[in-house]
Amino acid sequence: MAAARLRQAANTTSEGERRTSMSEESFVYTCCPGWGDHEYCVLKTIVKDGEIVRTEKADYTGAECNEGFICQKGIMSCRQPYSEKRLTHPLKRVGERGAGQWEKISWDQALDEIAAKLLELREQYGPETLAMWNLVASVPPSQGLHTQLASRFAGLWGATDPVQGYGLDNGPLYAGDYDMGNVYQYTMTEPSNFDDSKYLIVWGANPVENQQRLTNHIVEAKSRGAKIVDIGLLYDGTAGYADWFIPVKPGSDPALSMCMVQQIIEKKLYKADFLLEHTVAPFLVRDDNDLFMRDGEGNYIVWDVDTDSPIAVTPGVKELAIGNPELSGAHELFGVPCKTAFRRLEEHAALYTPEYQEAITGVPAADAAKLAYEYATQGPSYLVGALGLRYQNQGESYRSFYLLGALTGNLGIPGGGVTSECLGGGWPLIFNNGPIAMPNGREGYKGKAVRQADFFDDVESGNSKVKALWVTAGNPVHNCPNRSRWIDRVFPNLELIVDIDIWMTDTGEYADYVLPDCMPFERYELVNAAAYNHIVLQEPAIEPVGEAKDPTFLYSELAKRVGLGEYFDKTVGEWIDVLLETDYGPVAGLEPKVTFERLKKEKIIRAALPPMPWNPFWGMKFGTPSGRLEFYSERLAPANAMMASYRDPMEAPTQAQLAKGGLTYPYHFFSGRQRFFMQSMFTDDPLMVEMSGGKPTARINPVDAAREGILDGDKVEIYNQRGHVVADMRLDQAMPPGTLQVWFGWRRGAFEEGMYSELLVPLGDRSTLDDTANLWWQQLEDRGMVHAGAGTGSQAMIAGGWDTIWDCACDLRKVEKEA
Ligand SMILES: Nc1nc2c(c(=O)[nH]1)N[C@H]1C(S)=C(S)[C@@H](COP(=O)(O)OP(=O)(O)OC[C@H]3O[C@@H](n4cnc5c(=O)[nH]c(N)nc54)[C@H](O)[C@@H]3O)O[C@H]1N2
Ligand SMILES: Nc1nc2c(c(=O)[nH]1)N[C@H]1C(S)=C(S)[C@@H](COP(=O)(O)OP(=O)(O)OC[C@H]3O[C@@H](n4cnc5c(=O)[nH]c(N)nc54)[C@H](O)[C@@H]3O)O[C@H]1N2
Ligand code: SF4
Ligand SMILES: [Mo]
Repeated sequence: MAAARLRQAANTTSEGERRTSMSEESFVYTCCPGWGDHEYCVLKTIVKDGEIVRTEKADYTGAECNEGFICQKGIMSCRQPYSEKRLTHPLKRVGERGAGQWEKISWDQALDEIAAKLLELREQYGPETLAMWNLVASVPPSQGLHTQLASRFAGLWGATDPVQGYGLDNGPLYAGDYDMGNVYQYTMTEPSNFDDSKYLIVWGANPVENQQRLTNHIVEAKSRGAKIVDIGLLYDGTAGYADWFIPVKPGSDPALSMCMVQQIIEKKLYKADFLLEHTVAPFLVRDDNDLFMRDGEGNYIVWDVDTDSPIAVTPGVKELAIGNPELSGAHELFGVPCKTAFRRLEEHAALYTPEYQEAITGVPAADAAKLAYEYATQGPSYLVGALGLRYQNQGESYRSFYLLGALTGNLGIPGGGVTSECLGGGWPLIFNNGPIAMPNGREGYKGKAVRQADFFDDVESGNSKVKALWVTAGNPVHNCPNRSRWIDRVFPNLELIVDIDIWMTDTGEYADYVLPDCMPFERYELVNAAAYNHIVLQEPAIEPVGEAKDPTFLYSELAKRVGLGEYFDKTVGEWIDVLLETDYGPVAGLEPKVTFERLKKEKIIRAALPPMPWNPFWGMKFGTPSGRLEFYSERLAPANAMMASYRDPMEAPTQAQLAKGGLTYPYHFFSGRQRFFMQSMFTDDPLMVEMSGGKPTARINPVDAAREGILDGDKVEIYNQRGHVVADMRLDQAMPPGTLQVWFGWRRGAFEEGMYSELLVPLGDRSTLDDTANLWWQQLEDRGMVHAGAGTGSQAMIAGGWDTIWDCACDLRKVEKEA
């Protein structure tokens, strides 16, 4: 069997044997199957006798020649195509949903039946009857043809787009939109920008275990003398690597970051010139309605110290006509009392004393003061915020990070910066996605974006027009809380569920049809997402397993059956040529023109390099109404959220509640990432499972365990009002008291009973929507930015809520072993 031979090649071939057989090896480039970790690595996939023998780092050139190292998952991923768990044929459910009884059918039968059902449902309910789940993160390359062709189909059909999953990452997007006027730009980071940092704070992330590309550069910074600070929950790999680990209570972060703001202001450690030049600090704000003061022409007003008089500032024009604007002051203008935005900030931040934050975060007051002092004085400082802050107040956390960067002048300078989402997308190689996803242009795109909370409420009501779910990317039953919601309340109202994947997943188990996709090792793609400034062609290394087919086949054949065939008449090479037809900088500038044929010959082509690592703050040009960084946002005045604040998270028990005692669910539940799994990927590989301890376990701090009378290895049930999970308990000092944890990734089948994703706050739930979420959604709609079409670069994907995957309370009890 191929898998057995593969193991042999990897384990038992001696060096000598391997060297003599080298001449027969060839290679292609492949997007790593672990792509969803946002590291976007390309694997050099070595093939011999029609089989993959190993994967290596890709050969980048020029300034990037030392980039592109791959991790343990990338190296192990060459086992995946040969897994016995691969889907090899289209499957049709024969028993009850979830009963695991399947019939292997032909592609013709599968697509004939699915198309007939879709047409029947459309006849009865209209095109919105079809909902497409297209969480672009994990199918390599995210936003490649797999995504674009699905969007094309959805737009031509008029499908419902339940703007999937992005509530998870909304904090960074919210901060980017309100502070800098761009939803996506500031989530991307070229990590080599960290290299020259002298003080680097990793805040709410665990890159040492989860994001190796970023970690390379954190290591580089440390080796050049930077102090590394980790602010987190668990004593994880990053905490262990850091020079200073500051543990915080779950969901408490904005209290600490705002305390840093308070300290920096109180000790006058801020950079006044920077604030005056780049932010709204000098703009006058009205006391009566919290909006910027304006003159009759709609200009903003700043106060000129030299002439002691007001001066108008044209919206969007950053340069001030005066040399000496006032930073902190109060005046009366047009009969209205007003203050500079900076004075407003001083007053707002005064609440967040070190002692005040200590009561919320648990960080000793002296440590908070020291952190603020060091951050402001030992720079250049980098604040690496990432995705570990998924609580309802995440938007406040990320806004306060940009505020810290602005106060200390650590934006757009070598070694200084703030990053929110830590997507390793560096120099933006942008391809021509639009014409593929939207052949009739944006106006002609018939898909309908629906806010998640509305989508779920609608489908659960039983009166929805949505009767079919097409899961083209993602494993929502597993990954998008809450599992029980899908199974008990959503699926019973659907007449057709189709899942496209490479293995059977927790979602596929409940589908009516499961369709086998090719893995990246088996199909052509244009590698997007800025693979280190190089344009790379993914080519098939091996034949597809069984009957697995690529997205070009899938959508062409489906389209043909529902009357959209004329739109899907291209080969994969022709689609790739459309993608390469871009007029955007680094790709467009290349000579000779990059085409599918040229890429087939050269495999990898370096794009036009900008002179320095790409940095979203270059030029300090902002898309905000003022053209400045708006740490004070008048657009958020209707929700009284002009400046970043601490708000209690939803369920995570607060310090005050814990002190009072008597909570129904006194523990916080956390399910963070595990280094050998990439979400649910790699959980089918026996070796990865073995390295992960063989089976899922739960973890607890020994102090809590002693109080509960739990010993290492005891079987426990962790539960709340939504569900439960049963696992063996491990006592672990890395766990902070008050938190229970089960690693994210394990499938339902790995658990004896229950599943961690039963516990979680439901995805896109109305309960996670607050005034800021509602206001933001409405303002995006007003600006025409809510638009269906995942992966098209439109800004439609924002869910408008704060999905709080870890913000969930629980309790535990010992499960008595049967006699
Ligand atoms: N190996 C592997 N790598 C991955 C993934 C994977 O599944 N496996 N998934 C990828 C994806 S999609 C994502 S989004 C990223 C996520 O990357 P990370 O955000 O790094 O992911 P986590 O490990 O889930 O959480 C990171 C840390 O957040 C801390 N944390 C939790 N709650 C709080 C809090 O309230 N405050 C603070 N300050 N810290 C807190 C915990 O200490 C935890 O170690 O990882 C990517 N990389
Ligand atoms: N409890 C808990 N839940 C979480 C999180 C958490 O930390 N804890 N993290 C959240 C986060 S940050 C994220 S990003 C989401 C991720 O949620 P998902 O994106 O749903 O996560 P994956 O498990 O990676 O699902 C991707 C699916 O794509 C499939 N796939 C992989 N390669 C291919 C391919 O080439 N073709 C096709 N057709 N399919 C492929 C995989 O087998 C998998 O089933 O999960 C969220 N859910
Ligand atoms: S870091 Fe992620 S993308 Fe890169 S090799 Fe590892 S799993 Fe693959
Ligand atoms: Mo994610």
